[in-house]
Amino acid sequence: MSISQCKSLPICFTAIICATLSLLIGLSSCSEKHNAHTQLLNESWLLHNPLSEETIPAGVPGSVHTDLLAAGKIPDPFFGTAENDLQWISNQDWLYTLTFKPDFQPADFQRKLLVFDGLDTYADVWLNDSLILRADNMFRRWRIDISDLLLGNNNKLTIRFYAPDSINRIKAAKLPFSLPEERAFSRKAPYQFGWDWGPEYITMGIWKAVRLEAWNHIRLENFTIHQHEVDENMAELELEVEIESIQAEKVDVRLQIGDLPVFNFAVDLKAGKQTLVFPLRIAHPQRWWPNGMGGQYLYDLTLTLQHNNAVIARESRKLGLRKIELVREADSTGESFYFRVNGKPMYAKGANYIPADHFVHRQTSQKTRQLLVDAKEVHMNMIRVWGGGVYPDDVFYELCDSLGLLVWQDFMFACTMYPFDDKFLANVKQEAIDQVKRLRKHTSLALWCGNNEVDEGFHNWGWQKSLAWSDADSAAIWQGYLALFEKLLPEVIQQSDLERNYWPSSPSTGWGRPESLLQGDVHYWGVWWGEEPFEKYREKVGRFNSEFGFQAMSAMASIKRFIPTKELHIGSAGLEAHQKHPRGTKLIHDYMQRDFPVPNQLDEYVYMSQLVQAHGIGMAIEAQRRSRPHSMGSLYWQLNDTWPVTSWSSVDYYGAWKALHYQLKESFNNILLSIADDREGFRLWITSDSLVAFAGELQVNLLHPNGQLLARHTLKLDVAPGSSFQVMQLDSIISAAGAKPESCCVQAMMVADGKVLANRLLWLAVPIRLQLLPAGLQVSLSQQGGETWVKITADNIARQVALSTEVEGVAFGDNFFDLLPGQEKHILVTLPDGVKLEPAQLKLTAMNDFVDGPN
Ligand code: BMA
Repeated sequence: MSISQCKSLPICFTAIICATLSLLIGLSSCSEKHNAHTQLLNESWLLHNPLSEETIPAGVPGSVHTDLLAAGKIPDPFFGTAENDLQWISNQDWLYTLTFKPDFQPADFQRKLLVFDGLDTYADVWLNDSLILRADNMFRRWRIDISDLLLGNNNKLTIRFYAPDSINRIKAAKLPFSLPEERAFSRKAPYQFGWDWGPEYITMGIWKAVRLEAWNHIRLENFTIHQHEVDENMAELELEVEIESIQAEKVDVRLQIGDLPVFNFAVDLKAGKQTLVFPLRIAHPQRWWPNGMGGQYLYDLTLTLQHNNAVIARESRKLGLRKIELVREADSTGESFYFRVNGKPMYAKGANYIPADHFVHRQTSQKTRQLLVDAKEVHMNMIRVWGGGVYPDDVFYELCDSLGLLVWQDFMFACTMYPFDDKFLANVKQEAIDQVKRLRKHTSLALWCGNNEVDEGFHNWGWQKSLAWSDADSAAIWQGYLALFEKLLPEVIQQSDLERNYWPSSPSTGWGRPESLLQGDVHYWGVWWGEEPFEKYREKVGRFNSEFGFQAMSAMASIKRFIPTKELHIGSAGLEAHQKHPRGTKLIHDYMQRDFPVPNQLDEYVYMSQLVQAHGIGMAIEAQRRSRPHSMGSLYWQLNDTWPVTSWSSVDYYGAWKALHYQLKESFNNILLSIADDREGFRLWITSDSLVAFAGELQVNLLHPNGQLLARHTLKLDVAPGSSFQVMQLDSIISAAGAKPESCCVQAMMVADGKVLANRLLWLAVPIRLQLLPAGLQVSLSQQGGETWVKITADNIARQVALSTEVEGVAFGDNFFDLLPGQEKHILVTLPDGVKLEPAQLKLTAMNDFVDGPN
């Protein structure tokens, strides 16, 4: 059967015929013959410093910086002020060499390829003294046919890496105008050139695996399943397979999806590369849902190519069936911007993700897993992969698939204008094809976005003036923008990914413009960059809030790992070297001063800085969620760090949760109880992201700082799916009880069908104005069935209790919580192997320690 016949036949019929045929000829008993062979070439590399003539072992995947570190040639680039002294590394060229012997007979294979999954970035590659590659893009995979060059023994690979900055400078000098950043000339991770949360370490090296691939006859290049339509009755799919064949051949393509009958297609291949397409239908599919909306059912897929009854390629992976749409429709406040999954509107809750290690090859799967589990644990359902980093590895997306985290995927362009000559565009086009074909197979991938803040920068950051562009320069640069982000990238998506939407730039409009709150997505930076008070978050609610954020310091235990002991004080040189925003230290201080006590001990200052962040970002998220369906997304800036630093992250470089991350358990809870506080007074709201309606009882207790009940109100509520509404005005209740907003708190609890859906303490005054009594905290430790537990009790209401210890590697199951008198808080403690904890090694801090009690 030819491919075109296969396309035109009704698929059920095709599949049945083929499945029957396969049974008749007994394909399942085929012997598996190895037609292809792969040899990893990651070991035994050497790094030569051409200046010093020194040679050291080189890690692959790796980088020059980490090789020098491993060889003891440089101090830890993350410790103290080391960054200042290590800039020389990026300013010179470096040479990698490897001598290898293939573990097969070259003559046994018709084709031999050398594959680099990633070279960082400008690299000339020689095999046995022949120049075989001039690489110039960190994000591309390079496959070089070395069939005529490979020897049976003593092959010599040499790679010379060129200092990116000098190449950028040469390229920049050739343009008649300046671009905002010279890094724009390199297809290389933007953040490495220094960011407002990261150091400047411009890496070089072989940052991904190197392989020899040898094959005969036929090679499977890539396969994917496009999901055209998925509902509860039917999944209309399309299998796309890319195959390379040395000559015309007959091949069987078999696809096993879960325990469904095997789809089997007999195909006539022609010589060369070809793409085959087969429609598939699955009746009554079991569907995949984002976290919080349902389960993450993943089918096991296996694609097999058979030739002359022998298996020549087999690849397995997982696939979730779902429909994801980006809905942009005119409505009463402008134009909607939300994701609809399986027909249900989804309020996107999540964060922006950056590489989890500056030296990104060091990021382990374990670290990626932990971060994404941390995201799921606080009810996230979406992660935005920010365009100034790298395209993450497959493990990242596999985890998002299994955890139910949709991915908003930026292409790697950020915060500058880019060149637009033919060579640059052709390079980017190949990068985009490589990445789209690698990532499109993932269930969680929801959206492709062209860039981060390039459109916003061009229209709002004054480059025309600061870079003295003429009108003609400006027009040409904008045309270049359009060629790249409005033509080239969407065309690649259109050709290679038939199911995802493309969004040219995040945000679509700068935050200073009123339309940014009416349509598209917005990065609202009026708070922090604009120095506006946190309360502005309540007004400045966009349709989809894809960035907003506030910095906090890393956990004290983390700080001790990267700052020398003598510098453990506020404002030390070491600490300042780990604050990359030009106004960062001052902004944290200013915002703290507005609403919080300002301690002068470093550990207390760290505690307070984290509470400031949690307060502000909590306020933003809750206001955004209350406004649904106007707003349908809250992705705060930023989930994680590339190195130890004071930044907007909610989880620090070492994995410690800041106060914000704990608070997200409530702010992102599917059922949110929150307080709207403005000129109209204090109003209690309920917001539900639930897909089903429920009826329940809301209990509201007004409490004195000593825990005494001042007033109680209960209310029957019917809550519609995906709704948000005001349930009660609190001002009259407070005054009737003779209380004041600063000397009481509201305990709100929603119960339905005997289940507590939300239960939280809500506060009506900022911490500096709060009147709290001494917390009277008591702590004890116990062992239960091999586990260590901490029990904490309080004499009065304790606000924002933080548990900490000097003992390294200890993790607490909960932290930064409020506690009522009479309540027992039990916290699971995870200890490193062999470590024991004594009660005296535990420290408790609470806001009560910093504010006065009621008059
Ligand atoms: C956002 C990001 C980053 C930056 C952050 C904080 O806009 O896209 O460029 O780190 O702001 O300034």
